[in-house]
Amino acid sequence: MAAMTTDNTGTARDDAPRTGGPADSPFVRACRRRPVPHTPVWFMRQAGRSLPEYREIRANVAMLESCRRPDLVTEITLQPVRRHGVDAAILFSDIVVPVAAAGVDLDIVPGTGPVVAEPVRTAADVQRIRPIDRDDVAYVDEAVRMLVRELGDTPLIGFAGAPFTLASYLIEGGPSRTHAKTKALMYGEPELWHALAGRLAEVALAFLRVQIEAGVSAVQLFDSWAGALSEADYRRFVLPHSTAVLAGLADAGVPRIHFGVGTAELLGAMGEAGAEVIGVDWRTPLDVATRRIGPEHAVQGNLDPCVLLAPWPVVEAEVRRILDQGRAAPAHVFNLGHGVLPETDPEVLTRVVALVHELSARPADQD
Ligand code: 1CP
Repeated sequence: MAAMTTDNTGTARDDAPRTGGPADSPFVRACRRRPVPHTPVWFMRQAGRSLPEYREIRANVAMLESCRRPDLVTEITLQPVRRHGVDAAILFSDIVVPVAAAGVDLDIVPGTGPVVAEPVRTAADVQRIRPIDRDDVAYVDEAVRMLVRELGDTPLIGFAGAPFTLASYLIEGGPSRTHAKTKALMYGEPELWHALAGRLAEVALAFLRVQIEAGVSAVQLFDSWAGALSEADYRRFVLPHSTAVLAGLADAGVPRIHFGVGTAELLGAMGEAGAEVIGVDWRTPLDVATRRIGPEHAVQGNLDPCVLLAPWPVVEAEVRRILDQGRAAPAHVFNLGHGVLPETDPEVLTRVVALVHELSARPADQD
């Protein structure tokens, strides 16, 4: 007989038989708006950043090189799972890894981020960004396969950078506060913009397909800097390209998460791009976000990463508030509103995982 359980709104309903494995994990079930035994939790940028064991392993290895070594990728991806007991692992890589594989000369500079040797400015520059396939990122395929074996029932999240965020690094040549050159190209040479964003959508889609074929249980499309745009410009210049990536995975059988920072005005539009789950930053309470996104989507978020630097009672109060507001959504994956800050005490992350699990546990007789 099918089990009875409660969904995130507290409504009892029939549940499909539990099949086990990562596809039946609380994280994947929440992404699919299915009943869960507790609210799942993971942290963006949990791999690396604040962990001493990460700093040790990376001591003499450059960032891009570490992304190309399946043994290191596997170890770094597993570190936060072992330490914090999070409900999902995220592949250790970077959004520029597939762009480098597509032939763009770039490096990830410590303390700065991605730096592109010859920023993209012309149609010829766009042409030089080659389509990629599995062989161009064989190290990612290999790392995912190793990780899926090691992780057992814990799901692995694959990811890619969305066209706007990737284009910003390529056009600016590195991190930017205003994205001024990116916007100048977008407004001044819309055809060139669409050619570049279209090419980057193909690269992102191919990169995600490699990860899905190798066994990831979900994917996240990071459009970290999309919040720099008005809704009208987002719809005109970005949404078609992000939709191409997400729609290209409609038949892939894994949930898709779509995330950006400062996207309060874009949440409705982002929800139209095709993902099951919308990531929300700390600026928009989850109940408000849910009204903007609609009932067809789970939400992910949205603790301000800076709160983790405050005394524990403050952290606890914020976790409680976010869980309460998340109950307005059809399903909630607990996360930060953006990535873990390097100065975060890892012990606090571990305590947050335990607290989320404890506060959200559904009574066992209903599971
Ligand atoms: O989440 C994880 O733990 C997996 C590892 C991961 C992910 C998901 C890394 C490792 N990078 C990313 C994605 C990524 N990279 C994003 C989207 C997520 C986000 O918004 O945080 C972005 C915008 C980047 C670009 C990037 N790479 C930056 C930001 C620069 C800027 O514009 O402010 C930086 C600093 C990097 C380098 C990087 N990527 C990852 C690590 C551990 C590092 C630091 C490496 C080093 O300095 O040696």
